Amino acid sequence: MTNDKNVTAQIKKLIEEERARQSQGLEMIPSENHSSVAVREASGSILTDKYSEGYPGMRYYGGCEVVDKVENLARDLAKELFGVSFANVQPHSGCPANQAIYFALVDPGDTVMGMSLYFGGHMTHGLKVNFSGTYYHSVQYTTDKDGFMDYDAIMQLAMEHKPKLIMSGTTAYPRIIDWKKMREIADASGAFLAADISHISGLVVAGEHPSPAGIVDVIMTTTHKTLRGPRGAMILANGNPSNPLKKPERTVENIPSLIDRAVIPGLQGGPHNHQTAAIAVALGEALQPEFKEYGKQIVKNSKKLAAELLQRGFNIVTGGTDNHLMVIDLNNKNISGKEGEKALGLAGITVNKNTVPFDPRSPFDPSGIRLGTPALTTRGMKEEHMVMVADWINDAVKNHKDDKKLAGLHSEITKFAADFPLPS
Ligand code: DSN
Repeated sequence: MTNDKNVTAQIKKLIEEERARQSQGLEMIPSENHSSVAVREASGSILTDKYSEGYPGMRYYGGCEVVDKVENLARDLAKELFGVSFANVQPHSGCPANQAIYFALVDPGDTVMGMSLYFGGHMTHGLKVNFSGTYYHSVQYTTDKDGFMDYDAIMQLAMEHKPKLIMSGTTAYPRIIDWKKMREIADASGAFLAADISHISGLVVAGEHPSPAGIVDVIMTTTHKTLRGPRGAMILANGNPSNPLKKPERTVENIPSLIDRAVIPGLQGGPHNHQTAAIAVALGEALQPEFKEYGKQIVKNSKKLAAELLQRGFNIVTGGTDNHLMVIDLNNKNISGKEGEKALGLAGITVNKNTVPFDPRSPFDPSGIRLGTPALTTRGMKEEHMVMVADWINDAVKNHKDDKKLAGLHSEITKFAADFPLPS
Protein backbone atom coordinates (compact mmCIF):
# COMPACT_ATOMS: atom_id res chain seq x y z
CA MET A 1 0.00 0.00 0.00
CA THR A 2 2.87 2.36 0.89
CA ASN A 3 4.42 1.62 -2.43
CA ASP A 4 1.08 2.19 -4.12
CA LYS A 5 0.88 5.64 -2.53
CA ASN A 6 4.39 6.41 -3.68
CA VAL A 7 3.54 5.57 -7.24
CA THR A 8 0.40 7.70 -7.10
CA ALA A 9 2.41 10.63 -5.75
CA GLN A 10 5.14 10.09 -8.34
CA ILE A 11 2.65 10.07 -11.19
CA LYS A 12 0.88 13.14 -9.81
CA LYS A 13 4.22 14.92 -9.74
CA LEU A 14 5.04 13.79 -13.28
CA ILE A 15 1.67 15.04 -14.51
CA GLU A 16 2.46 18.42 -12.97
CA GLU A 17 5.90 18.34 -14.61
CA GLU A 18 4.27 17.71 -17.97
CA ARG A 19 1.73 20.48 -17.38
CA ALA A 20 4.63 22.86 -16.66
CA ARG A 21 6.54 21.68 -19.73
CA GLN A 22 3.55 22.28 -21.98
CA SER A 23 2.56 25.62 -20.49
CA GLN A 24 6.08 27.06 -20.32
CA GLY A 25 6.88 26.30 -23.94
CA LEU A 26 5.24 26.27 -27.35
CA GLU A 27 3.79 22.94 -28.49
CA MET A 28 4.17 22.99 -32.26
CA ILE A 29 3.89 19.34 -33.23
CA PRO A 30 0.99 19.68 -35.67
CA SER A 31 -0.72 16.48 -34.54
CA GLU A 32 -0.95 17.75 -30.96
CA ASN A 33 -3.32 20.17 -29.27
CA HIS A 34 -4.65 21.20 -25.85
CA SER A 35 -8.03 19.60 -25.09
CA SER A 36 -10.61 21.30 -22.92
CA VAL A 37 -11.11 20.58 -19.24
CA ALA A 38 -14.50 19.06 -20.08
CA VAL A 39 -12.83 16.63 -22.51
CA ARG A 40 -10.24 15.69 -19.91
CA GLU A 41 -12.87 15.23 -17.20
CA ALA A 42 -14.89 12.85 -19.36
CA SER A 43 -11.70 11.05 -20.30
CA GLY A 44 -10.78 10.55 -16.65
CA SER A 45 -14.28 9.52 -15.59
CA ILE A 46 -15.86 6.43 -14.03
CA LEU A 47 -16.85 5.26 -17.52
CA THR A 48 -13.37 3.75 -17.75
CA ASP A 49 -14.60 0.98 -15.44
CA LYS A 50 -17.34 -0.36 -17.71
CA TYR A 51 -17.09 -3.23 -20.19
CA SER A 52 -19.47 -3.08 -23.15
CA GLU A 53 -18.32 -5.28 -26.02
CA GLY A 54 -20.74 -4.88 -28.90
CA TYR A 55 -22.72 -1.85 -30.02
CA PRO A 56 -25.58 0.11 -28.42
CA GLY A 57 -28.56 -2.21 -28.00
CA MET A 58 -26.47 -5.30 -28.84
CA ARG A 59 -23.93 -5.81 -26.05
CA TYR A 60 -22.31 -8.91 -24.66
CA TYR A 61 -22.46 -7.42 -21.12
CA GLY A 62 -25.21 -6.30 -18.74
CA GLY A 63 -25.41 -2.83 -17.26
CA CYS A 64 -24.81 -1.01 -20.54
CA GLU A 65 -27.88 1.26 -20.43
CA VAL A 66 -25.82 4.35 -19.68
CA VAL A 67 -22.85 3.66 -21.95
CA ASP A 68 -25.31 2.94 -24.77
CA LYS A 69 -26.55 6.52 -24.41
CA VAL A 70 -22.98 7.83 -24.35
CA GLU A 71 -22.03 5.96 -27.51
CA ASN A 72 -25.24 6.90 -29.33
CA LEU A 73 -24.64 10.54 -28.50
CA ALA A 74 -21.06 10.39 -29.82
CA ARG A 75 -22.20 8.62 -33.00
CA ASP A 76 -25.03 11.12 -33.60
CA LEU A 77 -22.73 14.09 -33.11
CA ALA A 78 -20.12 12.62 -35.45
CA LYS A 79 -22.76 12.06 -38.14
CA GLU A 80 -24.12 15.59 -37.78
CA LEU A 81 -20.71 17.23 -37.79
CA PHE A 82 -19.34 15.40 -40.82
CA GLY A 83 -22.59 15.02 -42.78
CA VAL A 84 -22.58 11.23 -42.97
CA SER A 85 -25.11 8.58 -41.95
CA PHE A 86 -22.75 6.14 -40.23
CA ALA A 87 -20.13 6.54 -37.52
CA ASN A 88 -18.16 4.00 -35.54
CA VAL A 89 -16.54 5.76 -32.57
CA GLN A 90 -14.90 2.72 -30.98
CA PRO A 91 -11.42 2.47 -32.57
CA HIS A 92 -8.90 3.04 -29.82
CA SER A 93 -6.80 5.27 -32.05
CA GLY A 94 -5.75 5.97 -35.64
CA CYS A 95 -3.68 2.85 -36.38
CA PRO A 96 -6.35 0.38 -35.20
CA ALA A 97 -8.98 2.41 -37.08
CA ASN A 98 -7.04 2.13 -40.33
CA GLN A 99 -6.44 -1.53 -39.58
CA ALA A 100 -10.22 -1.95 -39.37
CA ILE A 101 -10.62 -0.36 -42.82
CA TYR A 102 -8.16 -2.84 -44.34
CA PHE A 103 -9.72 -5.75 -42.44
CA ALA A 104 -13.16 -4.71 -43.72
CA LEU A 105 -12.31 -4.07 -47.36
CA VAL A 106 -9.35 -6.20 -48.50
CA ASP A 107 -7.73 -9.58 -47.93
CA PRO A 108 -4.10 -10.27 -47.04
CA GLY A 109 -2.04 -10.28 -50.22
CA ASP A 110 -4.33 -7.81 -52.01
CA THR A 111 -2.78 -4.73 -53.57
CA VAL A 112 -3.30 -1.48 -51.66
CA MET A 113 -2.01 1.97 -52.42
CA GLY A 114 -1.15 4.97 -50.27
CA MET A 115 1.18 7.92 -49.92
CA SER A 116 4.67 7.07 -48.73
CA LEU A 117 5.36 8.07 -45.13
CA TYR A 118 8.57 9.73 -46.31
CA PHE A 119 6.58 12.10 -48.54
CA GLY A 120 3.88 12.99 -46.02
CA GLY A 121 1.73 9.85 -45.79
CA HIS A 122 1.33 7.62 -42.74
CA MET A 123 2.84 4.28 -41.83
CA THR A 124 -0.60 2.61 -42.05
CA HIS A 125 -0.87 3.74 -45.67
CA GLY A 126 1.42 0.91 -46.80
CA LEU A 127 4.83 1.34 -45.16
CA LYS A 128 6.72 -1.90 -45.70
CA VAL A 129 7.44 -2.49 -41.99
CA ASN A 130 3.85 -1.70 -40.95
CA PHE A 131 1.02 -4.30 -41.05
CA SER A 132 -0.27 -2.44 -44.13
CA GLY A 133 2.90 -3.15 -46.09
CA THR A 134 3.48 -6.60 -44.60
CA TYR A 135 0.13 -8.33 -44.96
CA TYR A 136 -0.83 -6.49 -48.14
CA HIS A 137 1.00 -5.83 -51.37
CA SER A 138 1.50 -2.12 -50.94
CA VAL A 139 2.25 0.34 -53.69
CA GLN A 140 3.40 3.75 -52.54
CA TYR A 141 3.00 7.07 -54.30
CA THR A 142 5.23 10.04 -53.68
CA THR A 143 4.94 13.78 -54.33
CA ASP A 144 6.53 15.69 -57.18
CA LYS A 145 9.99 17.16 -56.63
CA ASP A 146 8.53 20.29 -55.02
CA GLY A 147 6.45 18.32 -52.56
CA PHE A 148 3.03 18.64 -54.25
CA MET A 149 0.73 15.66 -54.78
CA ASP A 150 0.99 14.64 -58.41
CA TYR A 151 -2.45 13.32 -59.34
CA ASP A 152 -1.40 12.28 -62.87
CA ALA A 153 1.42 10.17 -61.47
CA ILE A 154 -0.91 8.66 -58.85
CA MET A 155 -3.40 7.80 -61.61
CA GLN A 156 -0.65 6.16 -63.66
CA LEU A 157 0.52 4.07 -60.70
CA ALA A 158 -3.04 3.06 -59.84
CA MET A 159 -3.76 1.97 -63.42
CA GLU A 160 -0.54 -0.04 -63.46
CA HIS A 161 -1.17 -1.85 -60.16
CA LYS A 162 -5.00 -1.83 -59.87
CA PRO A 163 -5.13 -1.63 -56.06
CA LYS A 164 -8.26 -2.83 -54.28
CA LEU A 165 -7.98 -0.05 -51.73
CA ILE A 166 -6.50 3.44 -51.94
CA MET A 167 -5.72 5.13 -48.63
CA SER A 168 -5.67 8.84 -49.29
CA GLY A 169 -4.78 11.41 -46.68
CA THR A 170 -1.59 12.63 -45.11
CA THR A 171 0.29 13.48 -41.93
CA ALA A 172 2.87 15.93 -43.24
CA TYR A 173 1.35 17.53 -46.32
CA PRO A 174 0.79 21.29 -46.20
CA ARG A 175 -1.63 21.66 -49.09
CA ILE A 176 -5.30 21.03 -49.90
CA ILE A 177 -6.07 17.46 -50.97
CA ASP A 178 -8.23 17.15 -54.07
CA TRP A 179 -10.69 14.41 -53.07
CA LYS A 180 -12.43 14.49 -56.46
CA LYS A 181 -9.17 13.70 -58.23
CA MET A 182 -8.60 10.82 -55.80
CA ARG A 183 -12.16 9.61 -56.56
CA GLU A 184 -11.42 9.63 -60.30
CA ILE A 185 -8.28 7.59 -59.65
CA ALA A 186 -10.13 5.07 -57.47
CA ASP A 187 -12.97 4.74 -59.99
CA ALA A 188 -10.61 4.28 -62.93
CA SER A 189 -8.61 1.60 -61.14
CA GLY A 190 -11.55 -0.11 -59.41
CA ALA A 191 -10.45 0.57 -55.84
CA PHE A 192 -12.30 1.39 -52.65
CA LEU A 193 -11.29 4.90 -51.60
CA ALA A 194 -10.54 5.73 -47.97
CA ALA A 195 -9.64 9.19 -46.67
CA ASP A 196 -7.54 9.50 -43.54
CA ILE A 197 -8.34 13.04 -42.40
CA SER A 198 -6.79 12.71 -38.94
CA HIS A 199 -4.70 15.85 -39.31
CA ILE A 200 -7.28 18.05 -40.94
CA SER A 201 -10.64 16.95 -39.49
CA GLY A 202 -10.87 20.09 -37.33
CA LEU A 203 -10.23 22.17 -40.44
CA VAL A 204 -12.86 20.23 -42.37
CA VAL A 205 -15.41 20.94 -39.63
CA ALA A 206 -14.43 24.60 -39.66
CA GLY A 207 -14.81 24.78 -43.45
CA GLU A 208 -11.08 25.41 -43.93
CA HIS A 209 -10.44 22.24 -45.95
CA PRO A 210 -12.87 20.58 -48.40
CA SER A 211 -14.65 17.62 -46.90
CA PRO A 212 -14.24 14.17 -48.44
CA ALA A 213 -17.75 13.21 -47.25
CA GLY A 214 -19.91 12.12 -50.16
CA ILE A 215 -16.82 11.70 -52.36
CA VAL A 216 -14.79 8.91 -50.78
CA ASP A 217 -16.16 5.55 -49.60
CA VAL A 218 -14.95 5.67 -46.03
CA ILE A 219 -13.34 8.30 -43.79
CA MET A 220 -11.09 7.81 -40.79
CA THR A 221 -10.09 10.51 -38.38
CA THR A 222 -8.35 10.52 -35.07
CA THR A 223 -10.03 12.78 -32.54
CA HIS A 224 -7.08 14.45 -30.83
CA LYS A 225 -5.41 16.54 -33.52
CA THR A 226 -7.09 19.66 -35.00
CA LEU A 227 -10.40 18.19 -33.79
CA ARG A 228 -9.09 18.81 -30.25
CA GLY A 229 -10.66 15.87 -28.47
CA PRO A 230 -9.20 12.99 -26.49
CA ARG A 231 -6.91 10.39 -28.03
CA GLY A 232 -9.22 8.21 -30.15
CA ALA A 233 -10.56 7.68 -33.65
CA MET A 234 -13.75 7.37 -35.66
CA ILE A 235 -14.69 5.72 -38.94
CA LEU A 236 -17.37 7.46 -40.98
CA ALA A 237 -19.33 6.40 -44.05
CA ASN A 238 -22.72 6.57 -45.68
CA GLY A 239 -25.38 3.87 -45.50
CA ASN A 240 -26.53 1.94 -42.45
CA PRO A 241 -25.24 -1.24 -40.83
CA SER A 242 -27.46 -4.27 -41.49
CA ASN A 243 -27.77 -7.53 -39.55
CA PRO A 244 -24.50 -7.69 -37.59
CA LEU A 245 -24.54 -11.48 -37.47
CA LYS A 246 -24.54 -11.96 -41.24
CA LYS A 247 -21.27 -11.55 -43.14
CA PRO A 248 -21.90 -8.86 -45.76
CA GLU A 249 -20.51 -8.79 -49.28
CA ARG A 250 -17.74 -6.28 -49.94
CA THR A 251 -19.72 -3.49 -51.56
CA VAL A 252 -19.76 0.27 -50.93
CA GLU A 253 -23.33 0.00 -49.56
CA ASN A 254 -22.18 -2.57 -47.02
CA ILE A 255 -19.26 -0.50 -45.69
CA PRO A 256 -21.04 0.39 -42.41
CA SER A 257 -21.67 -3.31 -41.63
CA LEU A 258 -18.19 -4.28 -42.78
CA ILE A 259 -16.59 -1.63 -40.55
CA ASP A 260 -18.68 -2.49 -37.49
CA ARG A 261 -17.75 -6.17 -37.85
CA ALA A 262 -14.10 -5.29 -38.43
CA VAL A 263 -13.86 -3.21 -35.25
CA ILE A 264 -15.54 -5.85 -33.09
CA PRO A 265 -15.27 -8.85 -33.24
CA GLY A 266 -12.60 -8.36 -35.91
CA LEU A 267 -9.96 -6.42 -34.05
CA GLN A 268 -11.02 -4.99 -30.71
CA GLY A 269 -12.78 -6.04 -27.53
CA GLY A 270 -14.38 -3.57 -25.17
CA PRO A 271 -14.71 0.02 -26.29
CA HIS A 272 -13.11 2.64 -24.07
CA ASN A 273 -16.27 4.29 -22.81
CA HIS A 274 -14.45 7.13 -21.06
CA GLN A 275 -12.82 7.91 -24.41
CA THR A 276 -16.17 7.73 -26.23
CA ALA A 277 -17.65 10.18 -23.72
CA ALA A 278 -14.73 12.56 -24.19
CA ILE A 279 -15.11 12.28 -27.98
CA ALA A 280 -18.78 13.27 -27.57
CA VAL A 281 -17.75 16.30 -25.51
CA ALA A 282 -15.19 17.34 -28.15
CA LEU A 283 -17.70 16.89 -30.97
CA GLY A 284 -20.19 19.02 -29.05
CA GLU A 285 -17.51 21.70 -28.76
CA ALA A 286 -16.76 21.42 -32.47
CA LEU A 287 -20.41 22.16 -33.24
CA GLN A 288 -20.15 25.58 -31.57
CA PRO A 289 -19.57 28.68 -33.73
CA GLU A 290 -16.28 29.42 -31.87
CA PHE A 291 -14.82 26.27 -33.34
CA LYS A 292 -15.07 27.72 -36.85
CA GLU A 293 -13.19 30.79 -35.65
CA TYR A 294 -10.52 28.57 -34.12
CA GLY A 295 -10.17 26.61 -37.39
CA LYS A 296 -9.84 29.81 -39.41
CA GLN A 297 -7.27 31.18 -37.00
CA ILE A 298 -5.17 27.99 -37.19
CA VAL A 299 -4.79 28.50 -40.94
CA LYS A 300 -4.19 32.26 -40.66
CA ASN A 301 -1.48 31.60 -38.06
CA SER A 302 0.08 28.87 -40.14
CA LYS A 303 0.19 30.99 -43.31
CA LYS A 304 1.62 33.94 -41.39
CA LEU A 305 4.27 31.80 -39.73
CA ALA A 306 5.26 30.25 -43.07
CA ALA A 307 5.54 33.72 -44.67
CA GLU A 308 7.68 34.99 -41.79
CA LEU A 309 9.97 31.95 -41.92
CA LEU A 310 10.35 32.31 -45.69
CA GLN A 311 11.44 35.91 -45.12
CA ARG A 312 14.09 34.60 -42.74
CA GLY A 313 15.51 32.33 -45.40
CA PHE A 314 13.83 29.08 -44.40
CA ASN A 315 13.12 26.60 -47.16
CA ILE A 316 9.52 25.49 -46.71
CA VAL A 317 8.40 22.41 -48.65
CA THR A 318 5.93 23.48 -51.41
CA GLY A 319 6.82 27.11 -50.63
CA GLY A 320 4.16 27.57 -47.97
CA THR A 321 1.01 26.08 -46.51
CA ASP A 322 -2.76 25.94 -46.94
CA ASN A 323 -3.45 24.17 -43.67
CA HIS A 324 -2.23 23.85 -40.08
CA LEU A 325 1.30 22.64 -40.76
CA MET A 326 4.52 23.11 -42.66
CA VAL A 327 7.62 21.05 -43.30
CA ILE A 328 10.92 22.93 -43.27
CA ASP A 329 13.92 21.63 -45.16
CA LEU A 330 16.89 22.66 -42.99
CA ASN A 331 19.62 21.72 -45.49
CA ASN A 332 20.35 25.35 -46.36
CA LYS A 333 20.74 26.12 -42.64
CA ASN A 334 23.44 23.46 -42.26
CA ILE A 335 21.58 21.67 -39.51
CA SER A 336 19.79 18.31 -39.61
CA GLY A 337 16.19 17.71 -38.58
CA LYS A 338 17.35 15.88 -35.48
CA GLU A 339 19.60 18.75 -34.45
CA GLY A 340 16.80 21.21 -35.25
CA GLU A 341 14.30 19.31 -33.09
CA LYS A 342 16.82 19.24 -30.23
CA ALA A 343 17.80 22.91 -30.43
CA LEU A 344 14.19 24.08 -30.66
CA GLY A 345 13.31 21.79 -27.76
CA LEU A 346 16.00 23.41 -25.61
CA ALA A 347 14.53 26.78 -26.54
CA GLY A 348 11.06 25.60 -25.45
CA ILE A 349 9.59 24.99 -28.91
CA THR A 350 8.46 21.40 -29.41
CA VAL A 351 8.54 20.19 -33.03
CA ASN A 352 9.39 16.88 -34.64
CA LYS A 353 12.10 15.92 -37.08
CA ASN A 354 10.66 14.91 -40.43
CA THR A 355 11.76 13.72 -43.83
CA VAL A 356 11.43 16.09 -46.77
CA PRO A 357 10.50 14.87 -50.28
CA PHE A 358 13.38 12.85 -51.80
CA ASP A 359 15.29 13.26 -48.55
CA PRO A 360 18.97 12.42 -48.97
CA ARG A 361 19.24 11.68 -45.23
CA SER A 362 17.85 8.80 -43.13
CA PRO A 363 14.40 8.90 -41.44
CA PHE A 364 16.17 8.77 -38.05
CA ASP A 365 18.11 11.93 -38.83
CA PRO A 366 16.21 13.50 -41.71
CA SER A 367 16.64 16.90 -43.34
CA GLY A 368 13.56 18.57 -42.01
CA ILE A 369 11.27 19.46 -39.18
CA ARG A 370 7.46 19.49 -39.14
CA LEU A 371 5.59 22.10 -37.19
CA GLY A 372 2.13 23.59 -36.95
CA THR A 373 -0.17 26.01 -35.20
CA PRO A 374 -3.17 24.12 -33.70
CA ALA A 375 -1.99 24.14 -30.07
CA LEU A 376 -0.78 27.77 -30.20
CA THR A 377 -4.13 28.79 -31.70
CA THR A 378 -6.00 27.00 -28.91
CA ARG A 379 -3.98 29.10 -26.45
CA GLY A 380 -5.21 32.26 -28.17
CA MET A 381 -2.18 33.25 -30.25
CA LYS A 382 -2.78 35.28 -33.39
CA GLU A 383 -0.82 36.39 -36.48
CA GLU A 384 1.19 39.05 -34.60
CA HIS A 385 2.51 36.37 -32.26
CA MET A 386 3.66 34.28 -35.23
CA VAL A 387 6.20 36.99 -36.02
CA MET A 388 7.76 36.41 -32.61
CA VAL A 389 7.58 32.64 -33.02
CA ALA A 390 9.40 32.94 -36.37
CA ASP A 391 12.12 35.03 -34.69
CA TRP A 392 12.56 32.47 -31.93
CA ILE A 393 12.73 29.59 -34.42
CA ASN A 394 15.30 31.52 -36.44
CA ASP A 395 17.37 32.35 -33.34
CA ALA A 396 17.29 28.77 -32.09
CA VAL A 397 18.35 27.35 -35.45
CA LYS A 398 21.13 29.93 -35.80
CA ASN A 399 22.40 29.25 -32.27
CA HIS A 400 21.80 25.52 -32.22
CA LYS A 401 25.23 24.82 -30.76
CA ASP A 402 24.94 27.42 -27.99
CA ASP A 403 23.08 25.87 -25.05
CA LYS A 404 23.28 29.08 -23.04
CA LYS A 405 21.63 31.10 -25.78
CA LEU A 406 18.97 28.40 -26.20
CA ALA A 407 18.24 28.45 -22.45
CA GLY A 408 17.89 32.25 -22.69
CA LEU A 409 15.38 31.86 -25.50
CA HIS A 410 13.47 29.37 -23.37
CA SER A 411 13.18 31.90 -20.53
CA GLU A 412 11.92 34.52 -22.97
CA ILE A 413 9.36 32.08 -24.39
CA THR A 414 8.23 31.00 -20.92
CA LYS A 415 7.53 34.64 -20.02
CA PHE A 416 5.58 35.13 -23.25
CA ALA A 417 3.69 31.84 -22.87
CA ALA A 418 2.43 32.81 -19.41
CA ASP A 419 -0.02 35.18 -21.12
CA PHE A 420 -1.55 32.23 -22.99
CA PRO A 421 -2.59 29.69 -20.36
CA LEU A 422 -3.54 26.12 -21.23
CA PRO A 423 -7.29 25.38 -20.98
CA SER A 424 -8.01 25.15 -17.26
N1 DSN B 1 1.63 10.33 -35.08
C1 DSN B 1 0.75 11.08 -35.91
C2 DSN B 1 1.38 12.36 -36.37
O1 DSN B 1 2.15 12.90 -35.60
O2 DSN B 1 1.10 12.85 -37.43
C3 DSN B 1 0.29 10.26 -37.02
O3 DSN B 1 -0.10 9.04 -36.52
